[in-house]
Amino acid sequence: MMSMKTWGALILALLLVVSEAYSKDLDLAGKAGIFEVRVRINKNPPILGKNQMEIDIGDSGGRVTDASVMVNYYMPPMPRMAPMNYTTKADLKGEKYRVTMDLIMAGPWIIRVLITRDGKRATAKFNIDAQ
Ligand SMILES: [Cu+2]
Repeated sequence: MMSMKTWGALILALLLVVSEAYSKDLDLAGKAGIFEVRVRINKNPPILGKNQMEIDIGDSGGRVTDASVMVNYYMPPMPRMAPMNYTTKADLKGEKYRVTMDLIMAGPWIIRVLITRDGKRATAKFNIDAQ
């Protein structure tokens, strides 16, 4: 028999899993060279069609707002599928870079955040699964 305490812990864990699954945004964190990159997508999971993405870039000096940021997103090559590979410029609004990603097929996509600052380039890579 499980004790009430065990049941309580299980239910709590389940609630956490459920609330996680239904949380509105998809948050991803990664690194690009010296930069910490956080990506927030307004659909979780990302959807077929337009997804708004916010990118937060930081380094040891704090928030980075003087970089040029491009977002490249593509599907891994699949047999009998035309290549799907798009690159768009992210615009700085406030302290975040923003971009709209138009995902035209459900399935795995790779997102590359390309950061250029002071003539140096760095890339952070993220994987998503559009539904
Ligand atoms: Cu595909």
